Amino acid sequence: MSDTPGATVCFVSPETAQQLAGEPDVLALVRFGTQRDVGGGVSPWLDTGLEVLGEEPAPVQCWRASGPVRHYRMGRFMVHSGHGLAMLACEVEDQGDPAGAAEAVYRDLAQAAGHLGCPNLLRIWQYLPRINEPLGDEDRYKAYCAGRRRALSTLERHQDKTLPAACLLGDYSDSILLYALVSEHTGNQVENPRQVSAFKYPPQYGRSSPSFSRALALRWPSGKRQLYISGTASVVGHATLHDTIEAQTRETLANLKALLAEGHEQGGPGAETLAAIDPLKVYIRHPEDYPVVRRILAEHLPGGHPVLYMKADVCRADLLVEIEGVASDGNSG
Ligand code: 3EB
Repeated sequence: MSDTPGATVCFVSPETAQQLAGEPDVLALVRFGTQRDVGGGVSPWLDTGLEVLGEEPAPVQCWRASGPVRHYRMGRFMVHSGHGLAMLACEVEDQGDPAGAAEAVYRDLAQAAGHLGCPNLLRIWQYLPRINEPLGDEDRYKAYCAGRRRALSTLERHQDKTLPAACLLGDYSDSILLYALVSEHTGNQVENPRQVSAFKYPPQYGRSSPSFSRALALRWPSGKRQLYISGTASVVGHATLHDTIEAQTRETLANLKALLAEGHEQGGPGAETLAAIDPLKVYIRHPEDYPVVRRILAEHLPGGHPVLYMKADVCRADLLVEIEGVASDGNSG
């Protein structure tokens, strides 16, 4: 694994993660179900603070580079840097308007990534407390979108044809968490033929449309292909579809399948079944919906396929579930 240039990612048990923490090529160990903590820039640990649903202990998401990784602090970011790629993590105090916070953190992120020689934003994970809470005549999510757009609109490298894949969910922590995979390599933006591109959403979803791509297809120098899949929900066209968790989950899976097929067209991995997405992360608004979502996913995945279920609020109040993950060549799909 360690001689494959590019990033690799998988779920491991907490015990295995403890052992991996000392390995030189481990970029990040992303943990769920513990208190939010991006660490001090001295180790690969990154605690998201997200609440886990289902069996504990939750798996740890292990990201590896293809060579030795350095962990250090640079300005507001904890940097995990190795061989043409880096993971940057930052906890932002959640005070006042999320628009200002988003604008500043995106500006700083683009600058830090450029400084590292990894100017391409591949994938961004974001967790915003009280995401659906009203703010002015909009809500906190829409404010965050406005700040993000303000920052990216001034950066030539990050216009609407070169947006990172992303997810943005809500929880009840005291801070905003953002972490990002950046690289010297660039990918191809992938849009979902079943959906209006988020960056072209009409103004009813916010005065500034959300700046993310549906997925990013990447071919590393080794030839290994990956598809970084953004948070995907029951959105068709630009509308939320269905009231029930069952129907929303099935629609979300249809969106994921369409994205895998489109991703393949754009240079992503060959596999087009859901089993190609490994690891798979599922965010559920109402914990009581967990058994239903789990049952539906089990119909579509081989037994034992790694899936992590978490409790989180989706950015639109009518969305009940969101799914994200990474598809790679060589996965069972
Ligand atoms: C959607 O399709 C669902 O604003 O960064 C998914 C992934 C969603 C990322 C974001 C929002 C974002 O519009 C919501």
